Amino acid sequence: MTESLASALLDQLGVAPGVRSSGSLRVRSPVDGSAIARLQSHTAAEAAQIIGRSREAFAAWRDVPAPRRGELIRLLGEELRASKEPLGRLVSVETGKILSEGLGEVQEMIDICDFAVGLSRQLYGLTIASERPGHRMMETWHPLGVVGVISAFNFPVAVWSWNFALALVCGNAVVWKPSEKTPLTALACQAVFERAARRFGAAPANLSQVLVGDRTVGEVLLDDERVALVSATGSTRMGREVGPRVARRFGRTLLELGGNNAVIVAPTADLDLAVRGIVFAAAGTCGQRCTTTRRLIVHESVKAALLARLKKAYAGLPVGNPLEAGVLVGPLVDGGAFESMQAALNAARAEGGQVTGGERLLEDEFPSAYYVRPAIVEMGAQTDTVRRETFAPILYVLGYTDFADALKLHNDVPQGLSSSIFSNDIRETETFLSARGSDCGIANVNIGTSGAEIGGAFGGEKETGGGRESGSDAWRNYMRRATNTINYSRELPLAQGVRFDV
Ligand code: UN1
Repeated sequence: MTESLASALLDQLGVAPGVRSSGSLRVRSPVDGSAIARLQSHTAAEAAQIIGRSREAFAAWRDVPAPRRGELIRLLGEELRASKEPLGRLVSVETGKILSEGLGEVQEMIDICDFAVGLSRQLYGLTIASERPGHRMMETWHPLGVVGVISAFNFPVAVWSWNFALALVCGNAVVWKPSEKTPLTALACQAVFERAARRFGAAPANLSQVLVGDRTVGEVLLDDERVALVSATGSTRMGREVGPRVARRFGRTLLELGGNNAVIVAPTADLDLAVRGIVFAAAGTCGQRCTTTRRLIVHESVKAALLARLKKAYAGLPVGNPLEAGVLVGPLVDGGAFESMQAALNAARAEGGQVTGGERLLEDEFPSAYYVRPAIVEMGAQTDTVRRETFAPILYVLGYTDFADALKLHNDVPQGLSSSIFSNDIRETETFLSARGSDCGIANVNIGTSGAEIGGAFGGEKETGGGRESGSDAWRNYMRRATNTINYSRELPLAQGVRFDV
C-alpha cells in the first residue's frame, strides 16, 4: 500500500521511476515497514566528482547579483507551494510523521524561502571609521563556495531548506547528503528545485546536487578541501566525528546535534496551556524532534494535578497510521529506535523510575512497523538515563520545591538546545530568560520546546554543537567576511602611528 502511494507521489513530484527501482539502498516506510524504493548509492569517487561540479557551479553563481539569486529562491518557494500537498504526504510516508506535520514541514520550507528572498537584498556589511585621514573601512561578505549539508531523517526536507535557501542567496552551491532513511524526499526536493531553476533560466548547472548513500559517502564531504562548510544535523555522536574531522583541514562546520529539552512548570502556571504544550512537544512527532520535550521539571504543589492530566491525555492519544485523519502520533522510524526506547525505559526502571506507557501498539496490524504508546516516567532524581537523549517519546518527570533547584536541574544535562517555562510569575520567567537562567539556544515562556518558527536563529549550546541555522543573522555562516581599507588620499599614513619612511 505505501509502496504504490510513494510511487504515485514521486511520479507527481517529478522523480524519474528509473532512479527509484534499482540499487541496493532499500528505503522503508515507517508506516508499515514495507520497502518503498531501491536506490543506487554513490561511490566515493562519484561523490568527489559531484563536489567538483559543485565547485564549478559556485564559480559562476558567485558572479550573479544577490537579489537575482533571490529570484531563484522565490521561484523555489512558488514551486514548493505548488507541490506542498504531495511533498508533505511523501514526508509522512518516509518519516512516519502525521500528515499535518508533513505539510507543516513543507510550510517551513516555503517560509525560509520567503525569508531568504528578502535577505538577498540585505546581506549587509558595516562601514567603519578609520583612524587614518582620507581612509575608509568597510566589510564585504562573500560566498564560501561549496556547502555540504548532512541532514537527519526526522526533518528530512525542512532542515535542508534552511541551509539551502540561505546558502544559495549567499552565492554558494550545495551538495546534500540526506539520511539514508529518507533519500526519497531529497530526490523530490531536487526535482522541485530543478523546476524552479528551469523557470529561472540562467542558473548554472549543479547548484544543487544530492549524494545518495550511507555515512561513507557523507564522509567524502568531511575530508574534501573543496567543501568550505559542512552543515550537519544529527546525533551528538555524529557531531563528535564531524567537528574535529572537518576542523583538521580548517573547514567550517555548523552543527545541530542532540537535545534534552526540559519544561519547567511553576505553581502559577496555566495548567491548560501546559498540558497542551507538553503533550504536543513530548509525544508529538513520536518524540523524534531534536526539540522534543524529554524532561518535565514540575513544582511539587502542582505535580499530582499535572501528572494526572498528562497521563489521561497520553492514554487517549490516537496512535496509528500517520496518513489517517485524527491520528496524532505515528510510528517510530524503525526497529532500532524501538529497541533504544525499550532499553532506556528498562534503564530508568532500574534507577527507580515509574513508567506509564511505552509499550508497543498495533503489532498485529503492522508487524514490521513500530508504534508505541508515548511514555511518562516519574523519576526520583536526574539519573544518567535522564541525562541521555533517547530519540523516542519518553517524558521523564522530576519534582522541585525551590526555583533555584529547578534551574540547576534544568541546566544539568550535557545538551543545550531548547527549553521552556510555564509560569505567570514575571520574576521566574525573566530569570529563566536571563544569563543565569536556561543555558539553551532556545528559551521559551508559556509555549513548549518544539515547533520553532524560521525567523529566529535555531540551534543550541554544549553538546548540541553551537550552530545556528535558519533566521536572524544565521546567513553569516554561509559567507566569509572581508575587511577592506580604502585610501582615497595622496598620503600613506600607517596605522598605530608607525613610521616606516623609505
Ligand atoms: C529538528 O528536529 O531537527 O523547532 C528540527 C522545531 C522544528 C524543527 C526541528 N521547527 O521543532
